[in-house]
Amino acid sequence: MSHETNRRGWLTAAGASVAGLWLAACDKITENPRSAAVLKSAEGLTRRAQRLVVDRKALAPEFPATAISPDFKPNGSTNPDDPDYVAQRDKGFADWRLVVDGLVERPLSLSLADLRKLPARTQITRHDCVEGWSSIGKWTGARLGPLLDQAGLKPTARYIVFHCADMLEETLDGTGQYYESLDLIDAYHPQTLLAYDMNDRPLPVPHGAPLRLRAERQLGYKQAKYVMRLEAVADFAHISRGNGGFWEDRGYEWYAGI
Ligand SMILES: Nc1nc2c(c(=O)[nH]1)N[C@H]1C(S)=C(S)[C@@H](COP(=O)(O)O)O[C@H]1N2
Ligand SMILES: [Mo]
Repeated sequence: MSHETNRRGWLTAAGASVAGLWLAACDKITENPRSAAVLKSAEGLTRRAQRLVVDRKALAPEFPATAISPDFKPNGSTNPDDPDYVAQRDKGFADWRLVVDGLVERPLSLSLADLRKLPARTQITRHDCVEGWSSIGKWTGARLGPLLDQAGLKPTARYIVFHCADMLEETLDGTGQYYESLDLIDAYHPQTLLAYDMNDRPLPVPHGAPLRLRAERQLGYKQAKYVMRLEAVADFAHISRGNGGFWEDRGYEWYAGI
């Protein structure tokens, strides 16, 4: 056996065992037959790419309560003027609903009380804005993975799109509406939440009331506020300007890893 063949054999074995670990650690994703196909093809990736895949499962750092920023900066939209949103806000979000639709078996319409009954997580994490500031906050919310399992993703679903209430830029065609998207690795990450509490109180309006995304492995602009609707899609080319998010449509990276 030549040296090269040896090396390739070893790489394949290493790749297979890493994929096996991932499989064991992530039964939710692998319930999806399409993910099994992705895993199978992942065995053919280079070791460097494998490591990248595995790293995406790692947890973002969490901090003690003493580290919480007393003055977490609100940024971007801080008080949406959309009439439907304003009406909901003025009723204390009493009949507000989160819509879950697109490529799901069971479309959902969830009240805040429904969301509070779902599997929850609390985490104290650092929010890093691309503008160069960071703040530490405590977030409690419904874990996105179990919520998606309740809706039942169709095998063709590859991304979750988060549609928001606010228009951040006035455009004639409506492409100024804030939105974001995650792939299923981040959607099923244990620290990915739809947060309804910040620092032990209901999420305030400047920070995205009544519900915002926390996807802790990525930059601030991925943390969609004022989330009204989740849409499971096969691709996002047809949404807004096609790049998967408001800031992505204006040149920022879709995968904003930190
Ligand atoms: N709906 C919506 N979500 C948004 C934004 C926004 O303008 N609208 N701004 C983003 C940016 S750039 C950052 S840094 C964070 C700010 O979150 P904060 O207001 O809680 O600090 O929200 C992100 N999510
Ligand atoms: Mo940001």
